[in-house]
Amino acid sequence: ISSLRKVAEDVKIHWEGRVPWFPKKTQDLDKCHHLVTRFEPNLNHDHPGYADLQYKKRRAEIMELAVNYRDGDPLPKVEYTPQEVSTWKVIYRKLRSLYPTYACKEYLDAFQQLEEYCGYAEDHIPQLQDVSRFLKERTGFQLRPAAGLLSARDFLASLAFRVFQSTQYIRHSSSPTHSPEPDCCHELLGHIPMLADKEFAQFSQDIGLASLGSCDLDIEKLATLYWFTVEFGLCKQNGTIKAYGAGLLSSYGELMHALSSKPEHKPFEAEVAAIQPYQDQAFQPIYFVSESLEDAKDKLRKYVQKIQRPFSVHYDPFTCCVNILDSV
Ligand code: TIH
Ligand code: FE2
Repeated sequence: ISSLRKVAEDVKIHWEGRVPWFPKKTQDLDKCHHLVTRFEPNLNHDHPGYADLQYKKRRAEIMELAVNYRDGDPLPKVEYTPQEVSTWKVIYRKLRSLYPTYACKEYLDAFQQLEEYCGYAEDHIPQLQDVSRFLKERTGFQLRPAAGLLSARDFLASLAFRVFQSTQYIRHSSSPTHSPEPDCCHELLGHIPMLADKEFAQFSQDIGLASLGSCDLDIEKLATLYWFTVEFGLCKQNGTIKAYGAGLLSSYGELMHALSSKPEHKPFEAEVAAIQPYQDQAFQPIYFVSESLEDAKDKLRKYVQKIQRPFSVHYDPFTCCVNILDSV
């Protein structure tokens, strides 16, 4: 037995040094906060808020809340200004009128509940605190504030724990129809309703678990798969094509573009979507359509099972930790 244990230890030492660090419990997510800054208003000349000092000051203020946040803290509350609420209102009104025609059934069910129980309304920007409580009851997902666009590795890792890292600032009032970076409209109107669906929550956690300790190339493929499903996915329902991707459901410009005859629609295959180059500045030229949400989930499962790692991970919902098993 002791020599067997020795072998097991050797194997572990063998891979631990070579595998990128990854979180094992929700507290470890305090270290998963690396930002991608290419869309930020301070650094990007094309950002609609680039010349708006007041906007940039406000962004820094809200960003600070996320930077100071630690696991277990209450989610920070933001008092949105009348101008911010009016940006939200423009977006909310327009999108709400499009959802019955363009959004998938799961989205519509959750959206209705959010309006009924969670303060979703055109003149109120919901607080992360309230939304997190709602999600926790439905699917066990919870929110954590994010300062901006996160690295794919950090963002995907949090999904393994059913934690969704969410921005809290709002896009600039001059471009409500589309934003190349996430903002609270994107999180609240795009992601949250889908995360309230059990199957979709499992789909999201599956991508997250597959990402833990994966090599950079596999992270890139998983992030691309995430992009073409969770962000920009389309699916068939009762013979018509509907949107389930958050990037579509939060942008009325892109929602109508995606379901018009302009872009290319390809049948969803995980191996193909994982390596399809994508556009992150403007509307997508290509979308993947799955036969159903369940079909997307099954295909993703099969895909992630093939990713090679020297260990396997198992999520324990009682402790909210991942257990690591050596695959020898
Ligand atoms: N383009 C989306 C919107 O306008 O709401 C936001 C994002 C989707 C994907 C990344 S950022
Ligand atoms: Fe997103």
